[in-house]
Amino acid sequence: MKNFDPIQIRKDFPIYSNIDQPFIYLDNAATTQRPSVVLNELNNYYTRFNANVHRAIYAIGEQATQAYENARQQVAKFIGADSSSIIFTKGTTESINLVAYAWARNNLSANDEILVTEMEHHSNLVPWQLAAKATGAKLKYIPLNDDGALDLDDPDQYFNNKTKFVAVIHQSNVLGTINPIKEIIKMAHHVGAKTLIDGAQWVPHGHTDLSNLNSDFYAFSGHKMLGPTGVGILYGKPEILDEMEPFQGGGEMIKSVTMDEATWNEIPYKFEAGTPNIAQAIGLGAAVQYINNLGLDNIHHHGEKLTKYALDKLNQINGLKIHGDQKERGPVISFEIENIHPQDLAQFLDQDGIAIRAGQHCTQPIMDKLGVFATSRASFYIYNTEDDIDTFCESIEKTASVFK
Ligand code: 7TS
Repeated sequence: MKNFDPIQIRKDFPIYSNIDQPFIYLDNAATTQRPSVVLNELNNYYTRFNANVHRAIYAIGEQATQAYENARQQVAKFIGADSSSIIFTKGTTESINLVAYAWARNNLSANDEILVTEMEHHSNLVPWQLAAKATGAKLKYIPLNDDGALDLDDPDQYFNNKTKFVAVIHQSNVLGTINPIKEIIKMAHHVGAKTLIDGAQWVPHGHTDLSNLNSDFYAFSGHKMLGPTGVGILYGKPEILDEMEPFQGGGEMIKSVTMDEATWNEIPYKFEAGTPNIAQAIGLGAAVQYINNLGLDNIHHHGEKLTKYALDKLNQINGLKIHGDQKERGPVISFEIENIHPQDLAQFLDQDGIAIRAGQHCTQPIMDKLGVFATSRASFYIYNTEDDIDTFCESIEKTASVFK
């Protein structure tokens, strides 16, 4: 943990000096803040070498292409993948939809089963509901236990010879649970199913080695890991991407076009129709570099430390209940407190400069399972401190005394 100092780190984030204190940002699971290196990189692109990519043979066009492709390589290296398997999308949601359209609709039919879990973000659920409807396939769920873990006691119940696709969240955006995805991927492959892992919440916080995980697809978002909004990643195994039909048609994704038909560009370009989010991808490259400089181990350790500290403190508050009770968890905590609606709590905390999320977190099935309408949620990242958590807990207690 040497050199990892959240107070120093804040100096890299202009928002900390631009917003009047107190500014306690605890909604990192929704989106993180951006360091100047990322903002400067966006500015650099627009002010020094703004041009479209993969077409211009003039200097700044080549520079833009090189920067864009360099970002792809940085992302690939970051997750242990080959750059031909990295598709830039606009976010996790689009990455998952790409697979649900381009793969699922061409490979699934009635009698097939798509397996998801009760822990999914709507992004990794609704696209599969739509794909099931379009193909006649059946959607099945791995249940969620009260303690926040998936119920995998009897896997044969869910993984069988009808299972053709398995889509699972790596780390829950509500309960923090880190799922045993390596085992889930193995079980899926054992019955011949393809897999997609939603890594939106995991990738910012821990090492991801896709060469070891062996998932067929993996999706995540740039804006949850210090990058700009509008850029996400879909990893796909090259041999599967090669065989897939395109997602969208347009410029760049073709090899040749006649009046009657078209043939497809090689991967990953086959899946990047039209002008991509060039600045955002380049900005994401800078975010990856920034994370690498801080060290993912340090980031992971900091998240664990803050989470443990916060759980201890929150557990001391009368009438407060934490949802999920897993040892393997990321830095996100959902809770409820007697007699206070989560929305009211968030509003009271906001008066003390504390930003938390209140609501259903795009996970209505989890809310149904917990038997609650909504929860309050705090999530931490590299610039948060134990002092932030102290202030957060004091503010909760102050609010609780008002609602007594
Ligand atoms: N998957 C997970 C696990 C997520 O947490 C989110 C966003 C998404 C997918 C969608 O990502 P997007 O970048 O395409 O929007 N989660 C949240 C959240 O928890 N609060 O706001 C957004």
